[in-house]
Amino acid sequence: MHVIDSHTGGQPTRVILEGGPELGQGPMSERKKIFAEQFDDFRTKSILEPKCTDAMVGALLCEPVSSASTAGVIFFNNDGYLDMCGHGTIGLLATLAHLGRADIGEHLIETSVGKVKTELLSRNRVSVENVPSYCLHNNVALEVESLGTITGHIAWGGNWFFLVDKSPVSISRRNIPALTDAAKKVRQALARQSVTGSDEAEIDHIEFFEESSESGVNSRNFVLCPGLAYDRSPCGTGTSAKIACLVSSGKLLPGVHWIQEGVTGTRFIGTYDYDENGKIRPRITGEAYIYADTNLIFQAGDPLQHGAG
Ligand code: PYC
Repeated sequence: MHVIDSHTGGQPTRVILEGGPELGQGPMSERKKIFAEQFDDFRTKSILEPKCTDAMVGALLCEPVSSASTAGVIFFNNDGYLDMCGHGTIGLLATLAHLGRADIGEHLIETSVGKVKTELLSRNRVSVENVPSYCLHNNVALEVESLGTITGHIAWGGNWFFLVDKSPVSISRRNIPALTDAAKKVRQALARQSVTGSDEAEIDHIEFFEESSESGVNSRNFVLCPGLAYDRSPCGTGTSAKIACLVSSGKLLPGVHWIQEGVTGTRFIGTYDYDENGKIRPRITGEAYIYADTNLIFQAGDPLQHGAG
C-alpha cells in the first residue's frame, strides 16, 4: 500500500494512493458505505497504532465521478469514517501538488457529503470552500458530570459539533488531558440527554473556545474528535461550524477574516460567503507539509496488523 503522509497545522493526514479496496464507480457517499461495510479491516490496518498516532486521518484517494473534478476522497480515522475533513483536504491538495498531480489554481474534490471547491495557492498553502454549514441550535444547556451546566451551540460544518464558547478548562497544551476529559464528559452528556444534530445524527465532535492572547487572532480552540484524539490543528470543519454560529448571531460579515488558533498554536484563516442557494459556505485556508512517502508492509503473522488496543 503506497501512502503519503503530511500534516496540516500539526494534524496528520495519510493519503492512500495505491493498494486500496475496490469500491466501484458510484458517488463518494456510496463508496464510503461499501468501505465501511465490507473493508473496515483496510481502515484498521492502514492507520491504527502502532503504525500511526491516534490522531491520524486516512484519506483514500478515489477516481472522481465527474471529469471536472481533480479527485474523490473518503476520510477515516481511528474510530470510523468522517464526512468531511478540512485539514485532510488541505493535506490531500498538498500531496497532489507534491506528486505533480495538481497545479496552482482551483480544484474540485468529491467527498461523501458533496463537492468542495479548493484552491492550491502555493505548494503548501490551500483554501477549501467547505460544504454549506449551519447552526442548528444556539445556547443549548447540558448537565455535565462534575462540570455542572454547560451551554453550547449545535452546528454542522461537514461534521456535527457541540461548540462551547467558554471552555471549562483553560486551553493550553499543558491542559490537553483535562480538556480531553471535560470534552469526553460533554459528549457523554449529549448522549445521555439525547441531544443530536439534524435527523438524530450523533454529535461526535466537541469544541471548546476561549479568547486568544495573540494579537490578530480571534479565538483559540480545542477539538475532541470521535475516537477521542484531539485535533492538533484548529480543525477545518470545526472552524466552519464556528463561522456558522457567528453568522447566526450576527457577529461575522461575509468576506471578513476569522483567525482561528488551535490548541497547539497553529492557525487557519476562516471566512465565508453565501452560495447561490443563500447557504453559508465557509472558506478555510491553511498549510500542509509532506513528511513521508511510504509503502506499508503487512507481514503474515503480525498479531497487531489491525492495531493495538
Ligand atoms: O479539519 O475538519 C477537520 C478535522 C476533522 C477531524 C479532524 N480534523
